[in-house]
Formats: sequence, structure tokens, C-alpha cells
Amino acid sequence: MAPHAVLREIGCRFELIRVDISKGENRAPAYLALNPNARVPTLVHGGRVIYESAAILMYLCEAHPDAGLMPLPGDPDRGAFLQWLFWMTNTLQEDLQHWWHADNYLDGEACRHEMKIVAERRLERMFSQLDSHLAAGGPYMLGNRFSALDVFLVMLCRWTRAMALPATSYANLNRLIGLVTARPAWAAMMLAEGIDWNGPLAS
Ligand SMILES: N[C@@H](CCC(=O)N[C@@H](CS)C(=O)NCC(=O)O)C(=O)O
Repeated sequence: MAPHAVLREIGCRFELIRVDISKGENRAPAYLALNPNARVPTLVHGGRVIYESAAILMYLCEAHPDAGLMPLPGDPDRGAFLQWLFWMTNTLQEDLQHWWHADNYLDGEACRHEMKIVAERRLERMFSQLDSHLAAGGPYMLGNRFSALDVFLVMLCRWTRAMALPATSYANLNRLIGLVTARPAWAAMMLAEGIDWNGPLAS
């Protein structure tokens, strides 16, 4: 979702190829040859393959600096951008994976149930931390400056929709979700993916 929305924010030409994970297309040999982790998304550009959505975001933003979606070297906001993006992809997203896909980590229903409870508790702390950050200096993660970081975060916020305290229940996160989902690029991405906020995870 995030790399797709950022491609639309940039406005460059791209070809979208659906990999339907509900049909196991991410485990087909042709896809594994591109991305051996069997995860979506994967970007192919200039004959090279890039996977990991945060890396794809940075790659696209740096290749299209005029779009202004990421602070480039020398920009005082760059440190905060990198800090938050890395934290989101290696910590926040990992706990979301524990909640949605406990079966990838543990055998046994009781252990999985326990893992989900702990993940949800950790996630509530993390979303509360994000909400405080936005309360102190929002409405975007970089203050008044919209960036690819906001798109990545709103994608992760959607992963909370089935939890007891979804991201929409935090006032400042909910404001950010409203701002990002109102953007034409986000709306076009959701339409092309055939998903809505409350539907299943993107396939
Ligand atoms: N760290 C990866 C995670 C990607 C990821 O988990 N994608 C999910 C879809 S939202 C997926 O491909 N799941 C397939 C599976 O787990 O079999 C990234 O950010 O690109």
C-alpha cells in the first residue's frame, strides 16, 4: 500500500502487477526468484529488484527529489525521518506481524494466543507514543511537512483495525489518518488495490 501510494504521489509512470497472497502467488517460483522472502511488495526498476517497503519508499523518494516526500542529506529533518521509518519497519511492524501472523512464529494455539496479547499491549504503548509525538508537533510526523513517513504510518494504522484500541481511537493519529486518506494518491491506490479501510489486509 505505501510504495503504491507514494508512486502515485510522485506521479511517475509505473506498471502494477498484482500478487495475490490469498492465492499463494507470492510463493510461485517466478515471484520467489525476485523476492525469496515471499512477501509483497517488490519493485523492479532499471533491471534491478528491490524489496522491503521502507527501502522502496526511500529509493523512490530519492529518485524523485522534486516530489519533496523525504528530507534529503543536509536537511535538518532527515534524522527524524530515518529514525521513525526504521523504528516503524523494524519494531512497530514486527509487533503487528506477531498479532496478525502468530502462526508464523509459534506452534500451539495457547502460545499464539499469549503472543497476540503481549503484541497488542506493546502496540498500544507504541501507538500512544506516536499519538503524543503528533500532539506535540503534528499534524504530520515531521510537523507541518507531509512526507512518505506519514503514508507508511497510515498503512500500519490500518493493520490495527481489528484490535481493541485501533489507531483511529487516538485523536492525533486519527487526524493524520484523515489527512492522508483524503489525498488523491491514497484514494487512487485503495481503488486500484480494490480494498477499503475495514477490509482484509492487502493481497
Ligand atoms: N518487511 C516487509 C513485510 C512485507 C509483508 O509482510 N507483506 C505481507 C502483506 S501485507 C505479505 O507479503 N504477506 C505474505 C505472507 O506472509 O505469506 C516489507 O515491509 O516489505
